[in-house]
Amino acid sequence: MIDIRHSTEVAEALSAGRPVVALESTIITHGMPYPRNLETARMVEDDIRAEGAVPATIAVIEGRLHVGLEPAELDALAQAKGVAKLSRADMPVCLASGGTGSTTVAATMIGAHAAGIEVFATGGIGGVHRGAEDSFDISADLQELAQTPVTVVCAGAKAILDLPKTWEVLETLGVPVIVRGQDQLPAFWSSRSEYEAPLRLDEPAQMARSHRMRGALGVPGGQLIANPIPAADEIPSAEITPIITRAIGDAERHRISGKALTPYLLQRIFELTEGRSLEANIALVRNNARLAALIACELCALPV
Ligand code: PSU
Ligand code: MN
Repeated sequence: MIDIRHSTEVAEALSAGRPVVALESTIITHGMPYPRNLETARMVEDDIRAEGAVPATIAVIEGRLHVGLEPAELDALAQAKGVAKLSRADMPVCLASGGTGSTTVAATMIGAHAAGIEVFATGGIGGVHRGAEDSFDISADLQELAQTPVTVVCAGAKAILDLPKTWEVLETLGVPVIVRGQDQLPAFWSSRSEYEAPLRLDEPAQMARSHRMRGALGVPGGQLIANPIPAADEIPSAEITPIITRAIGDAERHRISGKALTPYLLQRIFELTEGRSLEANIALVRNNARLAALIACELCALPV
């Protein structure tokens, strides 16, 4: 059995059967600059508590799987340099070798499931990168959704990706993509896109029930909830699209690829929007955390 280090509040909540929401840590170490990353991580945790659930930020620290970080641990991770970005392939190696790493969507799902947590909030999942027909760069997040029974609340796939190919792969993998409250898929910084919602639910209780139904039917894998960024916080796609195109051109010129690509693009778009993309990113993560907490509370009210 894996030796999980729980934070005090997560240990108490899990043993009492109270609602817990997992949070990833790559967004802290590779997705946002210090100190906004730390401020955001703390706000997101408080948003979850305000809805009556307990936040469990997941990371690997010195070879141990942490489920819930104490304030000092969160503080240290937010400022640490050279932290590994862990996905399904590298997380067990990091644990075995005593390393420290932050968890992507895929690795956070694995950690959450190992700890018995069924709901997880993030910003945007990874997916099929533009130009994947040449690079074959498709995030392991998609495969993980097909295998691990965790409901992941996001604001869509990150708009730096090839969105239609990302939705097609999820369809092929049998991952339900459930949009909350509208008929179009959201596109991370933008609340709407031109793509039709594959599925739609409006109520957290329905999302909790469909999570349970998968388990009852023995269907493996999780579900993806696409929760649109609030309209007041969005960057309309007409504004963000040319900036994304420019950032991708810059990445090609500098030959950025693999694990470094997503962090590079997020940082470059932050510069090109003079910080606006970060404000939108923070707003959407908080919005997702609140919805995830509501789903977790509903799940606790359902029979297992
Ligand atoms: N959501 C955000 N910012 C991020 C990420 C998600 O708002 O930085 C991270 C997640 O950890 C996701 C990862 O799993 O980006 C995708 O990386 P890649 O494209 O290399 O698989
Ligand atoms: Mn990749």
